[in-house]
Amino acid sequence: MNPKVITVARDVLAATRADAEDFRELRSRAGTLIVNVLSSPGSGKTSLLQATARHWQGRFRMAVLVGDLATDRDAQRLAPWVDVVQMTTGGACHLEIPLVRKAFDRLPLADWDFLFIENVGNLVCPASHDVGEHVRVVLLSTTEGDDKPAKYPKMFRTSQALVVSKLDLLPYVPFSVEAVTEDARLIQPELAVLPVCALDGRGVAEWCGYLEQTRRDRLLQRVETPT
Ligand SMILES: Nc1nc2c(ncn2[C@@H]2O[C@H](COP(=O)(O)OP(=O)(O)OP(=O)(O)O)[C@@H](O)[C@H]2O)c(=O)[nH]1
Ligand SMILES: [Mg+2]
Repeated sequence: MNPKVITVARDVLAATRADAEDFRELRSRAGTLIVNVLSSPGSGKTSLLQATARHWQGRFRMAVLVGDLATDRDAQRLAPWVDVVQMTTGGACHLEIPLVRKAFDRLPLADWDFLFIENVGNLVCPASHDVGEHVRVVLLSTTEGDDKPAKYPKMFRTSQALVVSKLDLLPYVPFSVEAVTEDARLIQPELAVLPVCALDGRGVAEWCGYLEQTRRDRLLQRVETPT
């Protein structure tokens, strides 16, 4: 008997990708740059967003959607500075676009200048999920070791910027900003590298400048270009 082989090829992730693309496009039209912020637990994502809000001090309309396995602690830290919605994943190690869209709908405005998505602390799973961002930023703190880009290549390959956080601890730990830059750019040659200390504010102006320039390049030129 000759068995008949029928190949059923269906891209089960196509609908999710289309959803993320739709969200990105809608927010692009509103002039909102979406920044997906990723790192291991405790690298300083929430601290960087607090420092960002302090630096801009109301110059831009900024909101944060923050993801965690449990608790709304990060949202409570950010609430004095910005509009924020906590997304609790109930155990999932990354965010996905349906949860992000639901959280976005709970914000009081639709047309932000910057929308930050603080992902669940994890250097692996979030790299595989498009949540509608324009820019993906990975944080690596000086206490984590400068060997991480080669060990977690997907996270660095899919990011546009690397924030080296906790710069103030450099004198106490074996970590080289030059070495990590070289290692990361072997994986992603176009990666912008931004050393920052969220506690004393070093590098925060450069980080904010990078985001402002990226928003102009990605969104505003498009809006201002006559058709
Ligand atoms: N020394 C130093 N500590 C920092 C800096 N930025 C953050 N921290 C500390 O690092 C710890 C973790 O910071 P968070 O901002 O909560 O880190 P996170 O990445 O948001 O953490 P999760 O959301 O739990 O993944 C806190 O105790 C911060 O005070 C920094 O620039 N220097
Ligand atoms: Mg946090």
